[in-house]
Amino acid sequence: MSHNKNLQFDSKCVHSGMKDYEFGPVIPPIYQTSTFRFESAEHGASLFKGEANGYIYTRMKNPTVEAMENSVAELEGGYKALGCASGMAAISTVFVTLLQSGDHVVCSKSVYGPTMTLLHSVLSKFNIEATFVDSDIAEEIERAVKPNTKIIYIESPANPVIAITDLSSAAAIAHKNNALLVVDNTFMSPALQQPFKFGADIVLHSMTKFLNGHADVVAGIVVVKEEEMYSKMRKVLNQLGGVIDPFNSFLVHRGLKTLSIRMLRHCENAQLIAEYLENHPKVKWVRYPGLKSHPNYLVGLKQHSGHGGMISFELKGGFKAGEAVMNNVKLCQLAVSLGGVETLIQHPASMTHLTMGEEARKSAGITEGLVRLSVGIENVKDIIDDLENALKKIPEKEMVG
Ligand code: LCS
Repeated sequence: MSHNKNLQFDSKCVHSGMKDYEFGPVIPPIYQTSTFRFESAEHGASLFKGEANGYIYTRMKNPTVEAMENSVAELEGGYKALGCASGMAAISTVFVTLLQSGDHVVCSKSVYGPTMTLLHSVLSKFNIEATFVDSDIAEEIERAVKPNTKIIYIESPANPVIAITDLSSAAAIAHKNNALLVVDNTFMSPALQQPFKFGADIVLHSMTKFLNGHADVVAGIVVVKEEEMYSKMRKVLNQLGGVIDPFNSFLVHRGLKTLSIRMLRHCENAQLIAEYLENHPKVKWVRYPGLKSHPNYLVGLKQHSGHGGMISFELKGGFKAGEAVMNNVKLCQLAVSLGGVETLIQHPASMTHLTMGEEARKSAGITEGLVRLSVGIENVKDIIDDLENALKKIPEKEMVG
């Protein structure tokens, strides 16, 4: 029951990854098994040799996982995908597959904290070097490239400062220098941005966020464009072992069915909230791709079809004022992570981006007063009322600057 590949994106969300299963279910069954019985000794041997098609062991391949992987690969416009135990497992699998001792990576200064820490503190032990740049300025990427650069690594929009990198320019620089462009598309999802269209070589996600969308799974995925890269990366993932399990794959696949309509609502709500915050007397600045005040607003219009659900802002009273807001919201929940149906608020400098260190945060524009909002799909009036009440609780003495 494989569907027509020419379906529109929202129809693909509903149908992709599905095939015929015994008894005709309309949803892929959960093959919650660690291993698969062989028909005979010869059959087992031929599966291991790759001569027969089938399943051996769930770390290697599992039908429920495969269904979800095929769905994400199709939604991103890629060839195949590799489901991972977390976004960080996806990122580390990409780095370990593509890099060797003596290689160099150019990475955005603003990325999820542990991504930077992985390069800084873990991969550096294996003589892999990284340079962190303001990737929203293409010349900065170009200046950082060295003869041994193998990867240009971009998040756009970036966590948490919502910096937008011109993906086509980054791809051109990568390819001119025999490097690969790897894009973490977590903040947008393929519903809003498909980095392969702009020249990316590898697209990855923390599926913990918008792809699953319901804050009940930790998972990641790597999407690749061709067989050679797929089989190389599959072998490494199989050895490293950071694979997703069947039940989480099932949940993510279920989440994907509503990706398109969820993203529409995230965008609609976030646009109104960003405009509300930008006009609020207690707010110093707001970063949202849908605001004309965003320095790369026009680049964003070129590469994404909606502006997403992530907003960063700073209050005039800095961290103390932000603390008052975080402690007084009721509907918005004070929690890290993002991309779920519920609105979350958090403080990157003391939470998600703590491990980067003060200097790296300063250089990436992650100010001590920056507050990040993951806008959910509740009625926008309720979210704005909640923020309004919390903003009223900022003590007058904090309203300086
Ligand atoms: N990439 C991005 C852009 C992320 O935001 C995260 C997690 C990851 C990768 C890692 O994914 P994980 O291993 O957690 O599935 N971001 C988080 C955040 O901003 N708050 O909590 C987690």
